Amino acid sequence: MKKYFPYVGLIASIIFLLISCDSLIPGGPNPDETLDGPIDGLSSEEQLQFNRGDAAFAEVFTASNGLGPVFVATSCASCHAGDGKGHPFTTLTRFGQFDSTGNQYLPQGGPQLQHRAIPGYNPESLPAGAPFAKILPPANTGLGFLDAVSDAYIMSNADPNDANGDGISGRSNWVSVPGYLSLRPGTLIVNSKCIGRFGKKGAAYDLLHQTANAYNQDMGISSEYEAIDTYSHQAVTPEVSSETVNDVVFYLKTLKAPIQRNQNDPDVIAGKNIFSMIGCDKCHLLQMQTDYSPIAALSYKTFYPYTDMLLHDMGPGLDDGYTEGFALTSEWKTPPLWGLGLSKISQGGQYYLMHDGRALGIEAAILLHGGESQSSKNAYDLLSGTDQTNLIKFLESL
Ligand code: HEC
Ligand code: HEC
Ligand SMILES: [Ca+2]
Ligand SMILES: [Ca+2]
Ligand SMILES: [Ca+2]
Repeated sequence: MKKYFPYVGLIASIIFLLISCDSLIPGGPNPDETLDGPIDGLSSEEQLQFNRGDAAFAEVFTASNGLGPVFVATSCASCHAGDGKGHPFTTLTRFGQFDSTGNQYLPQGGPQLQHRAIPGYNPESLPAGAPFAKILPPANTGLGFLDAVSDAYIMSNADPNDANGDGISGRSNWVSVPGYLSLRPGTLIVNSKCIGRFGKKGAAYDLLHQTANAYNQDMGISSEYEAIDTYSHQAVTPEVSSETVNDVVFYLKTLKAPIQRNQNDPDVIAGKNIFSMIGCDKCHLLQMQTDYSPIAALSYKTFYPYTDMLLHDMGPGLDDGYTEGFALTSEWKTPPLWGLGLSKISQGGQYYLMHDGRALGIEAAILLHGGESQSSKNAYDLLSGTDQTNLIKFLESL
C-alpha cells in the first residue's frame, strides 16, 4: 500500500500543473490555431444561435432517438472533429456511377455506403465491381463566406472551354435543387439546374442542402427536409426538428475562416510569390468577395479561401471512377487551402490530404496534381530546393 503513495502524489502534482498551466493562458488556446470559433461581429442573438448549432453539431444519436437503421457515424462532430479535416477512419464511401448513363447501383443502395446498422438490421455492403471513392471529411471553417459569393462571381472565373488557352478549364457542377431550399438572389438556373458549391464534387447547392443530406445519409436521421429513410426507402416522421437543422446551418455559416499565421516571415512571403509564379493561384484563387448576406458579418467581404469553387480534371491518378451529377470521374472541386497548416490537429498529428487522404504531406499532395494542374506540378519539380521549402512554408502558414 505504502509503495503507491509517491505515485498518488506525482499524479496529483501533474493534475495541479495541468490546471495551473491552463489558467496561465488567458482565454484558452491561441485563436490563430483553433478552427471552432465564430466569426467576429455577430449580434448577441446570432451568438446564441451559433451556440445552439454548435451543441446540435455535437449531439450523439442512438437507436432511441432515430439513429439509422443504417448509418455511417453517430454525430456530425465525430467526422468533423474540432471542425477540422477528418481522418481515413472517418471517410465516407460513395459508389456507382452517376452521369449521362445514370447510377446503375441505385437499387443496391448507391451512391453512399452505410456500413453500420443498429441491432436487428443489416448494414449495406459494396456491390461487387462497383467503382467507389473514399471521401475524407473536409474542414467546416469559413463556409459562410463561400456560401455568400454570388453565382456570377463564381462563373466569372470559369473557363469551361479553356478560351484563354492556359490549359485550365474550371467549370461548375449543375445540380437539381430540392424544393425545400430557397434560392440565393441572383441564382443562375440552366436547364432547371443550379451551381453546386459544397462537397468535393460540388453536389450540394448550399449549406442546408448539405446538412439535411448529412443527417439523412450519414446518420439515418430524417427531417422535414429529407424524410426518405435510407433503409426502407419510405417517408418517415422527422427525427430532428427543422429548427435544429437551421441552427446547425447557421453555425456552419458563422464558423470563422482560419487565420493565417507567420504572414510576415520573409520565407512565407517568398513562398506566396512562388505559389502565383507557378500557377497554383489559377485554381486556388488568392481572394474572393462575398455578395450581400443577411448576416452583416458576411456581407460584402473580401476573404482568402484559396479556391475557385470549380471542378477541374485532375488526371487519371485521381480518377476513382465515381462521379456526381455532371462532374466527371476525374473531376474534383478545388479545395480551399485556408487552415491547411492546422489540419494535422484534427488528424492525429499527421497530414491526410486530397479527397481521400492519400497524401501524407503537403509535398505529396502537390506531386499528385495531374490533368489541368500538370504544368503547375511540373513547374514545382523544376524549382530549387529553397523555393520548394518556401512554398511549403507558405502553405503551412495558411
Ligand atoms: C461519416 C462522416 C460524416 C458525418 C457523420 C458528417 N459528415 Fe459532413 N462531410 C463528410 C464528408 C466525407 C464530406 C465530403 C462529402 C463530399 O465531398 O461530397 C462532408 C462534407 C460536409 C460539408 C461540406 C463542406 C465543404 O467544404 O464542401 C458540410 C457543410 C458538412 N459535411 C456538414 C456536416 C454536418 C452538419 C453533419 C451532421 C448533420 C455532418 N457533416 C456529418 C463526412 C461526414
Ligand atoms: C487545375 C487546378 C489546380 C491547380 C493549378 C493546382 N491545384 Fe491544388 N488542388 C486542386 C484540386 C482539384 C485539388 C483536390 C484534388 C483531390 O482532392 O483529389 C487540389 C488539392 C491541393 C492540395 C491538398 C488540399 C487538401 O486539403 O487536401 C494542396 C496542398 C494543393 N492542392 C496545393 C497546390 C499547389 C501548391 C499548387 C501549385 C503547384 C496547386 N495546388 C495547383 C486543383 C488545383
Ligand atoms: Ca432514423
Ligand atoms: Ca446507401
Ligand atoms: Ca483557361
